[in-house]
Amino acid sequence: METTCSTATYSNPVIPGFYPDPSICRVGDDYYLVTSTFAYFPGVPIFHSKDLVNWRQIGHCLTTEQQLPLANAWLSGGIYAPTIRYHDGWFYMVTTNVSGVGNFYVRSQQPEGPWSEMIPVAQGGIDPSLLFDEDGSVYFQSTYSGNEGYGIYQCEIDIATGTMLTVSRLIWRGTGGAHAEAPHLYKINGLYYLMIAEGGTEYGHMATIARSEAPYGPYEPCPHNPILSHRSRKSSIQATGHADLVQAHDGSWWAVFLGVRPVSYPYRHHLGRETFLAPVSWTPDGWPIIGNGGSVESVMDAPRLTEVRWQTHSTRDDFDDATLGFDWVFLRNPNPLCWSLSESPGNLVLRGNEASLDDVGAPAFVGRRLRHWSSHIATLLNFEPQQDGEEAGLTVFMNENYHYDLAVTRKEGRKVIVFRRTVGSLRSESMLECLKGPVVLQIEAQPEWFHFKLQQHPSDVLEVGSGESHLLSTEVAGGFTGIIIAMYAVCETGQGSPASFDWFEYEPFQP
Ligand code: 6LW
Repeated sequence: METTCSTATYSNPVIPGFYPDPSICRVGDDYYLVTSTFAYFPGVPIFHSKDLVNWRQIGHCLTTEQQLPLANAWLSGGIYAPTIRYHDGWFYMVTTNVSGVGNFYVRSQQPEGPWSEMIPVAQGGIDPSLLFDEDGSVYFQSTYSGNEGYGIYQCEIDIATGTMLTVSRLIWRGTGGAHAEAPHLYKINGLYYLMIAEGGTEYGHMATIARSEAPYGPYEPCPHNPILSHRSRKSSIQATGHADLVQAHDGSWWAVFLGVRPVSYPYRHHLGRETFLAPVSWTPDGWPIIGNGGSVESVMDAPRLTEVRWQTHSTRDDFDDATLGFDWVFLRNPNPLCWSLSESPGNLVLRGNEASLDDVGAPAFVGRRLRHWSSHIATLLNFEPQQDGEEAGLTVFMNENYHYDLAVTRKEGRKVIVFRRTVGSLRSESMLECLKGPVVLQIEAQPEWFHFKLQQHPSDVLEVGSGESHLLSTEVAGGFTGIIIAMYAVCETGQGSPASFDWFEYEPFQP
């Protein structure tokens, strides 16, 4: 940890890559932030910062199948928006498993975990949040269409058990934008402030706020809503919304929120919804304004907390540790027989099962988010398939219907390299001879193209094929996730031959 003098600018996003729906809390001069993870496992990464700009991941809140059952979950199902709060020595992370129990929370006295088993809350809907009031009341909010129509509903719960103590009541429908959601309730200067998202999580997204003297309202909307939106701004940042407020230890106010950075030409695709930061100012009559009149920039000029940077990650994972680093995710709950760091020390060994990348299943899959356009990705793979239909390699994965794969496989008894593009109902495959022995599979990620290369000799790198980047985006593929670059293995007949990934490199570069 390095501490340097504070500087007046910082860059957005503060957490690049598919890290949407951020929520933040403060304990002293430490800040903790969580984001959504849908059908990826472990669920809900938790980050730590001392200055709101430099973040390091310290773990995940959901690391067991009891907390996060994802069997057969749609990729954009599973875990929707989380909220993290701290009260009386305990951290609480409340979220929704839309493919399982619905709303629940876990808690821990250490942010890095381990977190408790899930504690369900009966109120329905998504985007749950918590407010711990001074009188000991715990207010639980979420978004759904209830007996009073669509909007933000609230009840009180017993935080020891999750039991609802009151009925759910509609407290605000928002200002009339579509999809009033993402509620967060704050007690500030004796007033209850209710901030939500409206307009949907795409290009119409915005944050709006209202306040009341009582937790159940009536809520008076802010006169200058939306307090954050890029919906009518020409900006390299779009879809800003789903915000959470935090008062820093120096008394200043800040907001974290999601946004996207569309590749502006020729398509408006992006690599996922990312986490952004902006300072918050307050009007004389006590209303917040996020950023510069509701707008934010890629480089923000704002008085900052004293900068504390963390040791940067190596760009290469040699798989020498007994556990996987926090960057790595599985697709749904992993089959323990399909991956190992101990079978061949210094290698990540994957063994394919019948689940392929096209299935809503749990293939042998270990991936990390694409966090930068203009990145080199490479892995050294030792894999000798013993039967047709066995395969192991790299995939640029948006979802089961949209992915590009570069892999070693076996066809009619011969070991070959396959380059495959799956785009909805369209599929193309090309193959070329593959020699016995290790291969280096390479991907170059660019805003317009993914380029796939093969290296079988130190001297020669062979361009195998390319795929348009915009076809692997929510604008085309739909859903709420982002691009994942993964090592994978498949075996149509069951447990496959060992695919040993010796190392994996992820190296952003300046274009
Ligand atoms: C999130 C909700 C939303 O729960 O998308 O479109 C969901 N709005 O706020 C997943 O990010």
